[in-house]
Amino acid sequence: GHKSAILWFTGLSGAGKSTLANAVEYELHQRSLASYVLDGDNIRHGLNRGLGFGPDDRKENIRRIGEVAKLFVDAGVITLTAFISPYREDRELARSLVDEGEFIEVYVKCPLEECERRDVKGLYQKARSGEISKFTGISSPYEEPEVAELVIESNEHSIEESVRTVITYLEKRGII
Ligand code: GGZ
Repeated sequence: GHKSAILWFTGLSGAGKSTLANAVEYELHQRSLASYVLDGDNIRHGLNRGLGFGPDDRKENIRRIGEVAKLFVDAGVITLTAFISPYREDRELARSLVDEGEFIEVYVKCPLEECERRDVKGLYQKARSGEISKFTGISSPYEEPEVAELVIESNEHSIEESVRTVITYLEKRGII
């Protein structure tokens, strides 16, 4: 058996949150552990369709994700969330919804210059040109975690190394 928990990945667009969350989920699945990834694909296109990127909408986005993650934890699922979640206050709200020790904040840290250099979806370029407004890191703030349980420097480590770091932490904490 295992305890359930929320692995809350936070970081800039393009830092590698979804990639890492999905790679960790794959490893948990290999171990026959119940786990699920909440990310933009299944939340912003569904439950939170209609929410934009102004401060109030981001806050509401994160609030709902926190509540949904709490329900998954109640159901016994190790829940991985991959959202920028740029505001410290909103992450702390999500943290407050579950028992202490059930919320593991994972800061996927990557320099803005590197995220912008990769620009996988061309969004940074659009943000620079003004085609997209309120873009995190360019024209909207990102508040770095002060209390993250884990900091993964995604530009310094392979995915495999980063997965290992997260899994080792979960083992050490007795979650898996
Ligand atoms: C930030 C934006 C924006 C703006 C669209 N700012 O790289 P992506 O494409 O796939 O990840 C980004 C995603 C961010 O959604 P989140 O729900 O994670 O954000 S938050 O937690 O702040 O609510 C990016 C895309 O949506 N995107 N416009 N203006 N990211």
